[in-house]
Amino acid sequence: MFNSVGLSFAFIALIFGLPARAAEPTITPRPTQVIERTGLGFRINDGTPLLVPAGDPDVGNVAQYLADLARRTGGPLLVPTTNVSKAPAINFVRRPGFAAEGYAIDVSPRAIVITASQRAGLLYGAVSLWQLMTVATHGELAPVHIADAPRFPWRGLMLDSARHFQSAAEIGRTLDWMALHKLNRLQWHLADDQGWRLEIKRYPRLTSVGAWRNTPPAAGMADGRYGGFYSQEEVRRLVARATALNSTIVPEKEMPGHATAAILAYPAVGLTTATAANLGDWGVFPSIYGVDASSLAFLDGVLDEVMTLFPSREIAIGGDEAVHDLWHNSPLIQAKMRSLGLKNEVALQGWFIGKIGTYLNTHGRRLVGWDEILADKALSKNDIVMSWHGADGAIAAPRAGHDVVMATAPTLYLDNRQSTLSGGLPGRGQVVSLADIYAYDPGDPPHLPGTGRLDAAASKNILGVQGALWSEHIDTDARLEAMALPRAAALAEIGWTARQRIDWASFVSRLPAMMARYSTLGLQADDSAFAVQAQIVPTDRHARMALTQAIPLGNIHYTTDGSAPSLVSLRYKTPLDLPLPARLRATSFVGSQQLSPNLDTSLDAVSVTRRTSLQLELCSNGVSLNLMSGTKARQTTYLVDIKNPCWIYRGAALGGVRHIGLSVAALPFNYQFADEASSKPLTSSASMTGELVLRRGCDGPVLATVKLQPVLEVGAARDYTVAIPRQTRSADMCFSIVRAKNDPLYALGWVELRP
Ligand code: TNX
Repeated sequence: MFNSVGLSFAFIALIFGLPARAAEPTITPRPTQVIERTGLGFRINDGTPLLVPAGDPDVGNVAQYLADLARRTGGPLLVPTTNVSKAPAINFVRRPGFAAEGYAIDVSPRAIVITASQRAGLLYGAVSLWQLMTVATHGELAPVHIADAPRFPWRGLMLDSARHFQSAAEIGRTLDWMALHKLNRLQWHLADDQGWRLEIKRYPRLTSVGAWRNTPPAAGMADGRYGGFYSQEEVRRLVARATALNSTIVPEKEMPGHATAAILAYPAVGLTTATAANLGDWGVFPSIYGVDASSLAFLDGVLDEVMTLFPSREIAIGGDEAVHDLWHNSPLIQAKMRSLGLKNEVALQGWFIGKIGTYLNTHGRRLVGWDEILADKALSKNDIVMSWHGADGAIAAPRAGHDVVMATAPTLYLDNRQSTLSGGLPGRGQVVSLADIYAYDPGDPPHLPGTGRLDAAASKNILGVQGALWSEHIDTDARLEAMALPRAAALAEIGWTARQRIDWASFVSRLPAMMARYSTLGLQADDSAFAVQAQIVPTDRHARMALTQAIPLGNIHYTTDGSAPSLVSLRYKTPLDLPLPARLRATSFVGSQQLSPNLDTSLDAVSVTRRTSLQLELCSNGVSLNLMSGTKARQTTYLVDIKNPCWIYRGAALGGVRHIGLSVAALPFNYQFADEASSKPLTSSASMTGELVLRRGCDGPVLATVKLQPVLEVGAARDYTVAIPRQTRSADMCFSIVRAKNDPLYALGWVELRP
């Protein structure tokens, strides 16, 4: 799954230097303008001076940043200095006239000159130069003029530290790699139902109580207390680090909904029917802040400390998925609503958001809220809308005249899985690939038929784009990096690069260098886009195998004798026809560098018919998740629509098949569905453990019914073999699970066709 090899700087140069440079400067996001020059380039050596103007400490610390970055990644030793000498040098020059965050780089035999008006531009010039250095052979940079500036001012990432807690060190690393992608906003989701993560001195129970949950095993984590929070001291250090990296941390506190942890810590400030035992659940909780003076004073008190800690002009307050039932059923709140002359709870939420917005405005800040805040027509024009509701939201918000950041779900939701590969990371079930993100245009977002495109006036309201890393399924720092990278590279490019320079083939050609940089930086990027996959069609005692990659890059080499594939192994060109049993091992190489993990598959007449849940089709897309479960040693992912556990095996070769082998796992069912009672069974059957019903076609005849057996522990799987009547033709097979209760959730692991 992960790249484990730490490539040295020189190693990268060896692998990627020549081909990359021949094509275009290997800088991601792609610069706005590149003019390649002829003749000699510049050679960067140990000791090459970084010449900075005297008396400009801002430029001095950018030069120091470049020197540190180069040293940390195995590059040359660069020395910041203010002393002009005859030696060829890298010059940092400030000059008026550049766009915000824009810069130029000029490489010629005697000098490299980075020019910008602002510190931000010089910093991004340094980042681009560092990227060029990582692909340079022997430190040689080709002569070139690069002029670059961002398309959008807001190039963001939202990180959810509430559902799972990341170490402060990981937040720092995230800021670091964001800067290397020229991403400049970290919307830091610091509170949600499942946890409160920011120390607030005035309300200590927010963290002493609200930062912890006694995770039931049902939450898919180890037993015992789970949680953590960021101290104000840690936050100050992270804010300073962000500022140095031209990034703004936009803190986010959810209100009025998604507030269970805070309400359990201070019950007087809100309403909830959830208990501490629910804090390991995912989904939408029945919890909401109150609207009385003391609840609002509490929130103002929280915001006071938030504003002291975070200099960000924008402060995010959530506003999404608030469940209004508890407001509706509270006589006190209804009385308040009437006294305010408001006709319903949506209007009351508008009033509530308005109060919070005004409080922020009087302190010189701007409110950022998810696009539900649009429902209130009185929303202040000063507020920024974070648009997540797909094609609807993307069009509605800018048309309503608000400044908008595009965070469209599912395309920009990096908690979605990135490929169909088994063994991948858990997450939401939709595939959001690099190509999907790259195809998204934040300035002209996809729209529903009949809605029409945005006109120029509405497009002007688009501040930029943001990826969302919701962390229900991202429970470790390594998984966080793998969900973010390399997709953040595509996000960065659609946010930074002028539309006419957006070019998928060019982006792909620059990806190997990006992957090598991640590796050098010790970041655990996901390599599934390059992994070799086998599409297997069984024929008589043979298997026909087509080898593919999501992104065809480099060459695939394979063996069938069990040995490890290398550059001298056979090169894959056309589908293979292998007699069974067979073992196939395959890998892709770019130049001499192995870019993907080994595919190693052993096949016989039965195993060629095996399909894991990820290779089956879901019957529906209610809430489809890719859930990980199993023992510590062996984790398996299960693709399942938790609202309708049902899978389709398309075109199953049923001729001669008399039995179906299958595996069913019991997974924790830990979901809240807002106003629906979560305990209500989603499917119905006579038995508590339930049955798996196997049909030919989802509406066709029942071929078999498997009575499911209880498992000894949640997470475990049980295998079954079931007889089916003789079939003559291939057909779609449909597997659906019906139960009388939801917990645990039974999910199909794999199916196999047997004689
Ligand atoms: C919806 S997107 C949410 C989050 C979840 C996310 C993914 C949004 C504004 N709200 O609370 O984490 O779906 O499951």
